[in-house]
Amino acid sequence: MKSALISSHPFDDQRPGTSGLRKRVSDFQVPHYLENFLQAIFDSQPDLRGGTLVVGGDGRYYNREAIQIIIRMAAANGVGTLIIGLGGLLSTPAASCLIRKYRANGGIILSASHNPGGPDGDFGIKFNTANGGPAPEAITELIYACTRTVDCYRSVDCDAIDLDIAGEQLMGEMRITLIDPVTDYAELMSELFDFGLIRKLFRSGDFRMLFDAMHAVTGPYAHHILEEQLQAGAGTVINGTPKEDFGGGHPDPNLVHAHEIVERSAGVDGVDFAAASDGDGDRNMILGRDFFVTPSDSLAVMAANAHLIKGYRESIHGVARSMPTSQAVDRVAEHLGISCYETPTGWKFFGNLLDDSRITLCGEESFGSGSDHVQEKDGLWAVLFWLNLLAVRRQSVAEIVTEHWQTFGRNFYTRYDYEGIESAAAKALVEHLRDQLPKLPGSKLGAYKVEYADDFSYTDPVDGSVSEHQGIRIGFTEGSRIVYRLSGTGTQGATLRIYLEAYEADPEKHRKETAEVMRPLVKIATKLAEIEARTGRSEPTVIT
Ligand code: G16
Repeated sequence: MKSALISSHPFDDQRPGTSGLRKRVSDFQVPHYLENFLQAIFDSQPDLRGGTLVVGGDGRYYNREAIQIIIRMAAANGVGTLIIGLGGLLSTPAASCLIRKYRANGGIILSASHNPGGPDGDFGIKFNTANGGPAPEAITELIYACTRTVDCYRSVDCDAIDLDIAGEQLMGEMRITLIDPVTDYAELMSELFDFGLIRKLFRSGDFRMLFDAMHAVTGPYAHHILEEQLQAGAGTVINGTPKEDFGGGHPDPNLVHAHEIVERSAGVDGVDFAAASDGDGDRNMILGRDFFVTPSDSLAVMAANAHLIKGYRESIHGVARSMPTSQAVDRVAEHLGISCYETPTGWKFFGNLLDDSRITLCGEESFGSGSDHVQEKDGLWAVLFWLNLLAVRRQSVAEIVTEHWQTFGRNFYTRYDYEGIESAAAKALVEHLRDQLPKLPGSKLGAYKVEYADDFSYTDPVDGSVSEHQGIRIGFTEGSRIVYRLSGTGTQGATLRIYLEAYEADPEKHRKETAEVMRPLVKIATKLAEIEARTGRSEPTVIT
């Protein structure tokens, strides 16, 4: 089979963001755009020549076309074996599982995560390294550097591969294996969690759950694991068929977009437990009856209860959270006498800590949690962790979380997002905040006294790499915090995020409304950043 060299020209907007290269579908459809980025991956990763590459995506619009392009370019670039999820599907955590299990040299995951899909929606591409995790900054920067000079790419001319037939075939010298996307992942889950005990919980007849797959990639995984293996009952999984446009929905597991399970877990007839995951299956939302578990609390509860779960019974080495995630897990770590790391936003920053066995569990406020079982955050894993916990403790979600607060105190938490603001205005706003940092420590903002104010910089304790400008932190003496940063996953203009956290030790005050507790901090945060004057917005687009 002959490989051809096709002329193109470098694109200057291919620097990967928080999680790979994420753009509008129409951007990826520009001739040579995807091909150039792929060539940059092949050029920067010589191990792929003769090596094994895992490929799959969340099934969104353009997934199948992109996989055919990857197949042709992989063959032309000398890849030895391609492992592809049947139908072109692989959830992000399942891709990580396969890379590790089959000792692949890397993986390409096609997803724009929770962003909407369809011809007018978003698309994305992520490269994961041999440890199964997202490429660290050093590698994404290398790929970016290659994109600046790529002016041709290699491809072979051949018929499209049928992505819906399992088995092996050859394309020239490259072996292509199409495998069931669920089997290996489901096997790993059964090793970590007590499936027998969870089955008993479902059989008891007094426990009902719902899982919203949001017409995204976890549908087949959830049908198999929850309904078939755990016998949760037909109908437990809703919106379980992956669709190219996610059924017109927004596959973001939060209280707004996963509203169906919010409604069906409310009131006396509500289910006991409900959960959802996102486009590529790495995010999760956890609900009890009339009860929302914030992602930050979820991580803290998991850490505090890990000893009750089969796969984590022995011990957990340490925990980590992204900087804007609430400090709830820090309190658990202190109580357990284990290390707690604070990393920049982006799962890739957990990679070295996991590889070096410094941490077992980690999570983020952005609805992500995971462990050392794979090198990605994992939506269904989090759901199974909670199910296992509910099966052991036989208490409601609300009881488990409220008891947790009684022991550790409650970190009230909220996030304000201002989406699609003008990029220059967003940058100027951050500069304005930076300028104020030196004079803030020791000063008073409202009733709060500033303890520290900085632009977060992270030094990786394993390889010493330094990542600067990771968000503005303002910490107050009584434990509250305001954090500002610009999102690295949006595709239009800039998204400013403000993260607010207030600590309350007194159990009498734990049932207060979050909005009420946060009001004074919101006022301080919006004033300090001159939000309205600088962005023209009097209200955020989304409050989580
Ligand atoms: C990605 C990253 C996460 C990050 C999230 C939000 O998640 O993997 O680590 O927390 O984006 O990032 P940002 O605040 O920069 O928009 P996902 O699920 O979108 O791939």
